[in-house]
Amino acid sequence: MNSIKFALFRRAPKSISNALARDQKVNVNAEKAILQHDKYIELMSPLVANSVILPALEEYPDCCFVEDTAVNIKPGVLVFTRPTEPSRQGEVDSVVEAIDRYHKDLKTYRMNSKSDGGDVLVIENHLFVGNSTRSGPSAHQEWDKICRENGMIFHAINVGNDALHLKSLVTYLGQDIGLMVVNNHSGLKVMEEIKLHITNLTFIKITNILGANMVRIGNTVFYQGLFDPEIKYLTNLFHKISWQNLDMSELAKVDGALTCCSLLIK
Ligand code: CIR
Repeated sequence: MNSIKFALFRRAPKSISNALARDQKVNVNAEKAILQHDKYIELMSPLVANSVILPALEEYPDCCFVEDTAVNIKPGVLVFTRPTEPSRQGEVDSVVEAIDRYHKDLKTYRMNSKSDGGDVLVIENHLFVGNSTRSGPSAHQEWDKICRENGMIFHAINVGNDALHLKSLVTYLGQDIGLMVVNNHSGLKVMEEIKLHITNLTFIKITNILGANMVRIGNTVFYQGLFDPEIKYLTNLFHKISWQNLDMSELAKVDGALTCCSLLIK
């Protein structure tokens, strides 16, 4: 069953070669990045009943990373964020407009404090928000208030220095699969912290940091950067799932993973 009712994507701009990057020395091939991103949209958008693909915004080099602009915290509730980096704050208005136009029936919030959607991990009625360079204490207070208004439980969780966002380290693929977590110091710390709050959860350790960030739509899971034994293990364990490989290596150079290129709404 596919619980995702609406998906929003934005084409990658040619200016993606000027996107923010933790490694200042990267050299992004914009043409290749756009093709990789087009493939992502081509494979994912048909799986959702209502998909909207917005055009690129050349003045915003990071505009295809729409996950950072809004978070669907539970069915019917969407929180528009305020991305931390000044060069990204203008991305939100056009996402607000698109949601207003194509998917009106939502309760929405608009945050005052700075926080990136990539820092927000929803596991059933728990909302974990990274304590990272992109989401700090005032955002945590705001997320906590939103959670309380929506019957959810808020937790702040340290991201450490290995990753940009919380969801670079872990992603949740639903109760039947569990949580993918990168097998490094920061990932394992996050796992221990989550275990304190949710006991009946399966954790699957992934070697490569890129691999721990996966997207599930219905019974399809999109992944990248897994080693052969890992994908064999997952395929054997979860044979009802269709495991789809993607190559988003150019976007990874500017810290983009898989979840960040779509806004999926239940
Ligand atoms: C940034 O630094 O904001 C972008 N270059 C990458 C954002 C990736 N977003 C995400 O994983 N949620």
